[in-house]
Amino acid sequence: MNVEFSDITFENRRRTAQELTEIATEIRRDIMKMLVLAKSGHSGGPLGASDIFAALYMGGVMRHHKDNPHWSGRDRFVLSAGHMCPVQYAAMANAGFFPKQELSTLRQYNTRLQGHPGRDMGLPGIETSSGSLGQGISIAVGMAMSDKLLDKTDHRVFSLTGDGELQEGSVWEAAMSAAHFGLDNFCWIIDNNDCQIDGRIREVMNVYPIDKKCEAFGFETIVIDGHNFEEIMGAFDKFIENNQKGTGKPTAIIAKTYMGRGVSFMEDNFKWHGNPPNEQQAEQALEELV
Ligand SMILES: Cc1ncc(C[n+]2csc(CCOP(=O)(O)OP(=O)(O)O)c2C)c(N)n1
Repeated sequence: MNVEFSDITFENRRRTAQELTEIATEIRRDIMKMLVLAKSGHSGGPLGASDIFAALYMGGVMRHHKDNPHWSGRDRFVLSAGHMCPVQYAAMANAGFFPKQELSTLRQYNTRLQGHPGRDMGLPGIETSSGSLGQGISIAVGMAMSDKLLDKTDHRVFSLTGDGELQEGSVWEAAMSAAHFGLDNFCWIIDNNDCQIDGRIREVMNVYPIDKKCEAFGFETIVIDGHNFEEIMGAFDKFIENNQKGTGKPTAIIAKTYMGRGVSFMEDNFKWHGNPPNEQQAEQALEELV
């Protein structure tokens, strides 16, 4: 199969829902191309979170400079659900952090695009290594603590966990700390696709009600349709407003998504948690993602 990556990139600014929809489709196409080339990796979670990543990186939500990714004033993003990194790589490439052609190196030996984010590989925008579920959010809360309490900067820290990841006890220690230390600069995004590696969340280990738990842990809690850009942008706006007002409360955005969103035979099917498409499946996916 002949796979080509376009070299179009998108600046980071406030955008219409239509523009974000088009960017998210490009991210989804890139995910399918990366995975068919790599012949391994996670399809379902990345496709489901593509709308959130389009908003974060190219909708003007996170402050970053693609030409100076180490700019000290940048907002930080930590992908706690490290296995979902194809969506972060695709979003960063579309935002101009590195050449899109490099997406073809996913999971190759010594690549900067490891199968789980590896900070030591030197890819700009990867703030920490992650993939051991439950640890990324703890690191992110630590970053938010040092930004707010020690360095007294105005950085915001965003971290995305899966919903299966909520079964890790350390997630809740991190949440407790974020509220205790009044981290209104911390935004926790929960990708609530109701699927995990081996089944439905409620059947494997029930973590519901997630909203009540987040509220009880002291978060400003916002439940959204994670494929609706008005709701996605509204939730991020609320987080930023709370941070600017200094409410002393962290924000949790529970984004209801569908695993495999955009590819009919993958949608809402946990069997696509950790598999790549084969060539024929990738061709069909790319036909659907237009
Ligand atoms: C500590 C730890 N235990 C187990 C795994 C293996 N693992 C990777 S992803 C995953 C399921 C996570 O489910 P969820 O967070 O809902 O992600 P999704 O299936 O939606 O991509 C598991 C068990 C891991 N990466 N880290």
